Order: sequence, then structure tokens, then C-alpha cells
Amino acid sequence: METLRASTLNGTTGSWTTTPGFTEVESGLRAAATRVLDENWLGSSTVPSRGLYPHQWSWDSAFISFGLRHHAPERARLELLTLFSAQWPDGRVPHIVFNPDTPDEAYFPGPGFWHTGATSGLVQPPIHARAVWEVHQAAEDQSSAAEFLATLYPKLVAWHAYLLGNRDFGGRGLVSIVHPWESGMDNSPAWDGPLAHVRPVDPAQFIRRDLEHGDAADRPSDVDYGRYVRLAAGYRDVGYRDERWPLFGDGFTVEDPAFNALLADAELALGRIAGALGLPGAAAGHRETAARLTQALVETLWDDEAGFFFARDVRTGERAREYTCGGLIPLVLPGLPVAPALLATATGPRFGVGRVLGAPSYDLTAPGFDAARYWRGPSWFNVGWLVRLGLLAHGERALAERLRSDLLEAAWRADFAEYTDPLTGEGHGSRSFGWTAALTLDLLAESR
Ligand code: 9WN
Repeated sequence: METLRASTLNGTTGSWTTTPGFTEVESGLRAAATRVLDENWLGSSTVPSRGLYPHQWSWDSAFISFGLRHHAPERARLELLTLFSAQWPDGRVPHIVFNPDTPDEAYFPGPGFWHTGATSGLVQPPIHARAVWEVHQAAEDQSSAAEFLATLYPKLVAWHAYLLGNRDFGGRGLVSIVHPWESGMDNSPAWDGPLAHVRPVDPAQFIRRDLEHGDAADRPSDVDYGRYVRLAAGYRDVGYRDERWPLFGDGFTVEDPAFNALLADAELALGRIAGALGLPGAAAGHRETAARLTQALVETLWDDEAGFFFARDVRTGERAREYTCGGLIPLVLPGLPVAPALLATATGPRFGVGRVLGAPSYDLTAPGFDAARYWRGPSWFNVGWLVRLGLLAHGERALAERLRSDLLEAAWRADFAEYTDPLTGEGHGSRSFGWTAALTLDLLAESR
């Protein structure tokens, strides 16, 4: 194990993956990551973690499938098929699919809260089309891979149509999220402004199961949790009907750069899928949608002076001027006209990409930066993995390699933690976390 620690964590030279001894331990890291995925496997999907998150989560499953495709491609396909089997008739892909064998009280808000049967009624960022395309590419058995693609293509089209058709509350061609959980970056400081008017539910009225598994100092505050509950109950009580969502009342309606960039990226993936299915007209349509979303992102959420994408509160029209990792995610788009300025912010003092571990979730220079608190400072592996894709999309190969190496080292040192301190590498949240293990496998596969 000690050989793995041969590199200098925050050094500016050297790379963990080129350190002598790395190749001997690489197979150990792969075996450990594989074991996490096997232990978290429920039979047709994977839990993010056995304790804190004992069900199937939407964007977790997509990230997990990127790793599973190297280890068990048929399981990667099943993971995504299982998620899409819970798709709603209106096209939405629910953010949680509840495992019927897990007791209701294992997670709050559990199945009893949502009044929907087996799922939540919220959504999460749409990275599924990229996952479907890449899982398909990895398949050895071409006939099952083709069937997989043909089965999921119309479901992905319906999913994106739901978002583009029902969620453009701002009328600017961007999708709005109606709850911080929909961003996947729940406790981000970018939501503080848009959440401020939401009256928290009294904590005595619900039991926070998350605190049974995690350190309260690492998790959202009771006040914020009370707001999450208020919003989820509000959306439930309007029957999850977007046209009834109280835009200017108690609601939360926000255009998130990460969510919209991932949708544009997913439209590019849908274009590749349509092309592979022999649908050139549809493929061109998806590429046009991606270009429109990219343009809308830049027109509405880009701040030229700041060199950054900020989320916009649709209720007030104000941008939340908080430098959070969501603003880095548009880097994944190859056609992003502002990429040079965004790269400068990513590698500058606020995020330190290439000099700290991973991609911090919040501005390192902000007074509210907290290296341990949920989405208010720590580095998440999925975000680092996406930022690495963004670096590659814009020709930053050396920096991308540095990030890859740092992510692998952090995953190993922190036992596949849910998130890590970007300055010390200390792990926080759950251990043996699904997407950390899966994305480790994916990054390792790139070194072969
Ligand atoms: C609420 C499962 C999910 C991730 C999110 C992460 C966290 C849930 C929670 O865990 O959110 O959906 O209970 O805090 O923020 O990104 O998908 O891993």
C-alpha cells in the first residue's frame, strides 16, 4: 500500500500513475474498485452506498455504468435498462428508483413520502445518453449491443423531450430544476439565494436518516434539509405537474449550467446513437438541439467579466454569483465558444484544477469554502471525471492526465469515498461509494 503513496499529493511535478510501483498496484486498485461494485450490486442495479443511499439513483447509475462497462458490460446495460424501466409516461426519469426489499425507514424521504409507488418524482442531470452510447461501444456481443441501443433510443428521446418541453420555465431555451436535489449538487452555495424564501419544514416533523450514516458537519444543515422537504412536498402536492409549479410563490426554479450543459452533451450523444441506428435526419436534429442549448447557455448564464457560468434564479431573473463546480461543467461541450476563459477560471485560484486534488465543489477563495461540507468545498469524483473530459475536449491533455492521476490516488487513499478534501485528500461521506469505484475503473481502463 505504501508504494501507492510515493507521489507528493500536492506537488507540481510527477504523476502518481507514472510513479515506480504504480503498475504493480494498479491491479490491486482495479480489484478493490470491482469489489465495491460487486458489493453494491442489487441484482439489476447498483446502490450508491449500502448505508446512506440504499436505492437506485438516476445519475449515479449512469456514472456507475461507465465503470461497469469495463468489468461486466451486461450489468452496465442492465443498470441503465432498469433505470429506464421506471421512466414515467411523461418521459421523466425519476431521481430515485426505490428498492422494494429495502425498508421504508432506511432512507428519508423514502417511498412512502412521494405517493408515486416506486420512485421519487424529481429528476437528476441527464447524462444517460452519453452513458448509453459508451456502454454500447464497450460491448463485445454486437447483437445485444444493437438491441440495447434500439431499446433505449426512444426512451432517451422521450426523456429529453420531457425536459425541453416541460421545464423551460424561463422561456430562454434552458431547462429549469425545481429542487436542489435535481442538480445532484444539493447543498451548493449557488442555491442559497434561490432557497432563501423557502420556509423550512420543522425538523421535528421528519427524521433525517442521513445523519445515522454520516457526520452532521459533513452534511446539509437542518434548515436546508427542512427547505428540501418543503419543496419536495410542494412538488408532490401539485401532482408533479410542471404547469402547476408555483413559479412566483414558494417554488424553486433555477437554470443550472451543469444540468443544461449535460443535456447538450447528451444531445450530442443522441446524435451518435441516431447515426448508428441509421437515422441521419434525427442525428442532425440532435446536433442542432445541442448547438441551441450551448448558445442559450452562453447567452443567459455566462458572465464575461467573471469568466464563469452562474446559475439563474428564474423567479427573480438574478444570477447567483457563486463560483461553484456546476459552472465548470459546460467545459464538456467541444463547441463552447468561451472555453479559453472558463479554462482560465478552472485553473486559477478559485478552483486550482491541476494543483489541488480533483475539482473543488466551491470557490477555494470564498469565505464560505468548507473542505468537508457537502457540496461546499470538497471534490466529488464525478465532477473531477467530467472536468477531465472537458480538459480533453479542449486539448488540455497534460492537465487531464494530472487530474486523472490525482483522482486515482484520492480514490485509493480515501477508500472510494463519496467526496474528499481537495487540499489534503481526506475522505468524507460514505466509503465504498459506487461512482467513485466505477469512475476509478474507467480511468484505469484509459491507461491500458
Ligand atoms: C439526494 C446518491 C445521491 C447523489 C447526489 C448527492 C446525494 C441525495 C442525498 O446522493 O443526494 O438525492 O440524500 O443527499 O448529492 O448527487 O446522486 O448518491
